[in-house]
Amino acid sequence: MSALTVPTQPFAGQRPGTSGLRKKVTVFQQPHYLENFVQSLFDILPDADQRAAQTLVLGGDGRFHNRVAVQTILRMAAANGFGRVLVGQGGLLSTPAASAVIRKRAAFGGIILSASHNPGGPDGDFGIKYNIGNGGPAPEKITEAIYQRTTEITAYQTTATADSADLDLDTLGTTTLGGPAGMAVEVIDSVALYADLMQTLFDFEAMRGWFAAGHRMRMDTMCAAGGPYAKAVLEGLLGAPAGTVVNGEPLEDFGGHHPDPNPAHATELIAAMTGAAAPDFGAASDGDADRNMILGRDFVVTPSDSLAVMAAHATKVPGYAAGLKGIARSMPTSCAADAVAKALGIPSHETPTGWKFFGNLLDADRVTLCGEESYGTGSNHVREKDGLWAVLFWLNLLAVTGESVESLVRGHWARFGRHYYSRHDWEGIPTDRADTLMTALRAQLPALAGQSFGALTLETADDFAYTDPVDGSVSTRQGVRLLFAGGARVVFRLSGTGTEGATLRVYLERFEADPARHDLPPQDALADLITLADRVASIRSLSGQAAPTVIT
Ligand code: VG1
Ligand code: CO
Repeated sequence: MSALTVPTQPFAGQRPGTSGLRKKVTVFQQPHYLENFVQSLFDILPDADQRAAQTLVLGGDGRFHNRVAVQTILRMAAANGFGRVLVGQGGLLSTPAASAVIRKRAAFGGIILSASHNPGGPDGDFGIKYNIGNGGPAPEKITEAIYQRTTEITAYQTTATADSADLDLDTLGTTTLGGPAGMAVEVIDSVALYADLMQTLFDFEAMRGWFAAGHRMRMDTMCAAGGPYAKAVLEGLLGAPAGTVVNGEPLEDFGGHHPDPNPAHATELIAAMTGAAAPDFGAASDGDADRNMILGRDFVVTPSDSLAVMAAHATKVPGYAAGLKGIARSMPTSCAADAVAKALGIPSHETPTGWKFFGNLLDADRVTLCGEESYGTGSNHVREKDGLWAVLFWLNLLAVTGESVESLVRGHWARFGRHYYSRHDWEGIPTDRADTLMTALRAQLPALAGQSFGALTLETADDFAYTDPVDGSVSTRQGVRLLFAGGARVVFRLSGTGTEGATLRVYLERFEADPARHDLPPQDALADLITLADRVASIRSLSGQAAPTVIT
């Protein structure tokens, strides 16, 4: 073992964002950069004297630099005295699969290498995050402690020497690496445990029947981590025809695509789902396979509606037949799920953006389903959002109801009303201008409340703060909210996952009860809110941009 003393200070200030630390690959390639973060993490983890008995899970979405980082982390884990690391074969583990492995194998925690939906390749992004023993993203007190530690450490531990050969990550089985305890490196099948879990939740017989009856599906895994999982489950266990999964080979640069399943980036899938000859069901997942997009023929489902429809029909799915304990959504996610919770007589919770805020509610068994407007849906089966799980949930509903995607959603609107919804992203704003915008907006809040803008009356203007009902921790400044009479909303917040400048996200929502008005194009239905958002926040003038870069 060697303890390297290196000048880690230049890399101080690695503050993890919404979903861990994300930077350009070139930043992660700087000597000692990744090491600084990993040693800081190991230093702040509790029960340091128990390391030899602790197991870590390690894997990533397979993007460029994944294998290099896995090698580095294994040697650091060994030198830090960990007893065992479970590594996905080839270094690959989707985020939900990593969560499932941590839980099933009772690991101490896990390190996930992913920048999720951000582009990959040598010029793309890389990322790392830590998940705790419940399988979920580390809470803020841990990420904050990592950050503090990166400002202090001067050395890291590794077993690496100048001539150490790479460990074999491709052959299943266990080998031993040096270090104080002699760490076991167990290369595990990336898919098996996850596929087993799916079979405990869904009606595989009914879904097999759906395919056998000639229904067709297109699942686009965007050349990312989801491919092997989708192929094993859909084409393997469910008998879907070969070719149902497209872009199913994980590539280090995601084939040059942006593995973000939304109408702006999954254009190939949208085109394939258009027209009378399109498959019955379309879906996509992101870089680390935790996000999902759901489509019918000529029909796109918004993530907020998806959560609400799933909740309304949950008891038709075996894993949820006993009903839901509650539903949680992130604050910017539409209120569609709240309407379902009300009808079901169960609690609904509104949390800040980021899956880590669902962890305590799930652990305390207060909620069963969770969702975010950013194409994330999940349940208490793991502690991450789960792309393929959401796709199987919909497939299970299609199979047992005999309905189409479109008829399920239209039926939902007819019963609960439609929550028109859109998110406008303004990417690449110079950070100082984005900060100015948010500061100016916050300063206006007291004066805004009570004002009327045409037909819109602003009832509340505030900055969302959340008190965790389980542990009492408080998170402030989680997004500026303008709440109008009748349920319309505009929310502003800055992204915590971007790597270039700042991204302003503007979330727009309006409720429409009248079924005769459920067919408007969303941008038309939200037009007055879009105008108002720009007027209040001076987005165009402060960003210097004429229009949002991405609209979902
Ligand atoms: C975005 C989404 C958020 C999601 C996060 C991680 O964060 O808005 O809902 O939880 O990405 O998703 P932000 O701070 O950029 O708005 V993923 O697929 O990276 O794990
Ligand atoms: Co993701």
